Amino acid sequence: MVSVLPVVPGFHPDPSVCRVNDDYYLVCSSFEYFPGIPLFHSRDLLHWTQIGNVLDRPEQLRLPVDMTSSGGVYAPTLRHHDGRFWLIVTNCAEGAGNFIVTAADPTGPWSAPTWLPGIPGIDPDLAWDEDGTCWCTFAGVGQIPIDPYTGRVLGEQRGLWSGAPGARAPEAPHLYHIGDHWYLLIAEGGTERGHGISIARGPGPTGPFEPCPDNPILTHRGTDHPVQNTGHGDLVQAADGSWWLVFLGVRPHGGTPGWHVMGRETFLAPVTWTEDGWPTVGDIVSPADATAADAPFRDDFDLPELHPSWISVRDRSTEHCSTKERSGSLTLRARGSSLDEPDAVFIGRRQQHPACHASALVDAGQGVGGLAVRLDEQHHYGIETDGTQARVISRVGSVRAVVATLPVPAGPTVLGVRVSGPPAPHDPRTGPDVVSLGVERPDGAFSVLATLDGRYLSTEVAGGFTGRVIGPYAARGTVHVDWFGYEPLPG
Ligand code: 6LW
Repeated sequence: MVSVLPVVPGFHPDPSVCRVNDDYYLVCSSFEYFPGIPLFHSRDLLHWTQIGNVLDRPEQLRLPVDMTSSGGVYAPTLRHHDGRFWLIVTNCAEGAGNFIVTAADPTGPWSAPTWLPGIPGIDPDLAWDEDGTCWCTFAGVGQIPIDPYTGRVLGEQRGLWSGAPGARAPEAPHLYHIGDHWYLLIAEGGTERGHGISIARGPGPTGPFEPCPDNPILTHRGTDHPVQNTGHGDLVQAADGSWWLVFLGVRPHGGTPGWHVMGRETFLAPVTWTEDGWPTVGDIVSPADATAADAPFRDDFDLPELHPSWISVRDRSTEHCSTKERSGSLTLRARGSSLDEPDAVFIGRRQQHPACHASALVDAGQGVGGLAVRLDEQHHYGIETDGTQARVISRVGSVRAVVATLPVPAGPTVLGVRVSGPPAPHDPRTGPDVVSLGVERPDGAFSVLATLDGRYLSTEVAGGFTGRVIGPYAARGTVHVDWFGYEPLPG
């Protein structure tokens, strides 16, 4: 069977997309990670390259240390209007809320936030009508006209439409003026196996909205499709007039009930219109050839700025994470706490393939540090070294254990993490994958210290909205990482 693949693999949920001439831009949620909101560019909707992060300065994004994992930055909407890029989003952290940032050029700089204290809840959308009124629509589904330059609300809040009667979590609204109608696209059913997308339309941006007779227009609930939880999407029209939907989905593996480990990923499907003017969503289309995400990634940390795909937990200060301290190395300085703590000094990249190998050359002569697969503070596996001994640490829920140790020669050590398919795929209790942690010997062989069940680093076990992130960390003192590599493996 041909694989059904995401267009943006790894934890990249809640996609929002816009087109400017022949260029498409796409953004996703980023939760507790900094910088926030990865930004991608494409010419064909199938092949995306990350060109930056929208929220890359502390004045735009503060994620306090007491903020929970899977809090933070939820569900942006990206639009191009009046010669500018507009992005509206929620920072769910205490004391934050909804805000808008804008940019003339998508590669930035993006402005400081314009806060929207009058807009409640999550999943804000922006749409402008012909009179220039800007309508902010949000989960629930409600709507308020706003001045997007000042953040002032310009009218009363009104309820628009809540999707199917009794369906939970009507959210992720996007409003579009297409032909003679205003269409209101929403997600409903919750972001788990019941997820779906429905649509309604009305004569104007405020409705009244009449539901599509074929709702939900997208759902994989109750099917054996390899991509599940499909929902939360955004429509875009290509330059050739064709229509497309980007949306989130997950790839569960293993026995029952199935576990997904890479979070919610971004998929693409074509959209056609019925004679009555309702959209029909076609089958998922996958890139037929390798995409930028499939190329092996290697960072020698030779550049002063880090590649935009690197993300840190809650903040990134040069005091704790820098490529300028030792030339050609990433220097990580612990804050006196481990990966279990919310202020962990960890920097990683999303796991983007069901099977992969990551490694890093770690010099722990002045501290303790390693390489981890992180789901959140309570769910991660790591291999670390203090310069004399390598050890594998497993943290699952409230249980933390050193599961294996190995003496290592003095000096830098290559630490490795390999994710591969489950050992007994026919047992209904089989997990989604296994994670092997070890050290690379001087002859290049990977010497495994422990192989652990991958289900404990899945969303079905850990909860929340994110997926696995793999990268180096400092547990004590200062560690230098000479290089980091990640490559997809077959299978
Ligand atoms: C997001 C909501 C959702 O705000 O999950 O799948 C929430 N949809 O729309 C977090 O990503």
